[in-house]
Amino acid sequence: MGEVGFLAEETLKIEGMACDHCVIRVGRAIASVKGVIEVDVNLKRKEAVVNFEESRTDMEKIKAAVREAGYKPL
Ligand SMILES: [Cu+2]
Repeated sequence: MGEVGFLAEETLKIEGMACDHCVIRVGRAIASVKGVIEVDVNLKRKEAVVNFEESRTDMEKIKAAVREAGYKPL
């Protein structure tokens, strides 16, 4: 593990999640992005709160991972 850079927290709205399995899939997809420290997916609010290292990733990469998992980030 290297040094942890500046942390950012962003809330991402996501369409297409229907059940707890979707929440798990989205959570895993986001967590697999290098630089993501923590993710909390909320089904009712249709959103994910993501903590990540700004120097290692950005919202575009995180959104791409959500899309690849079959969901629609807004
Ligand atoms: Cu589901």
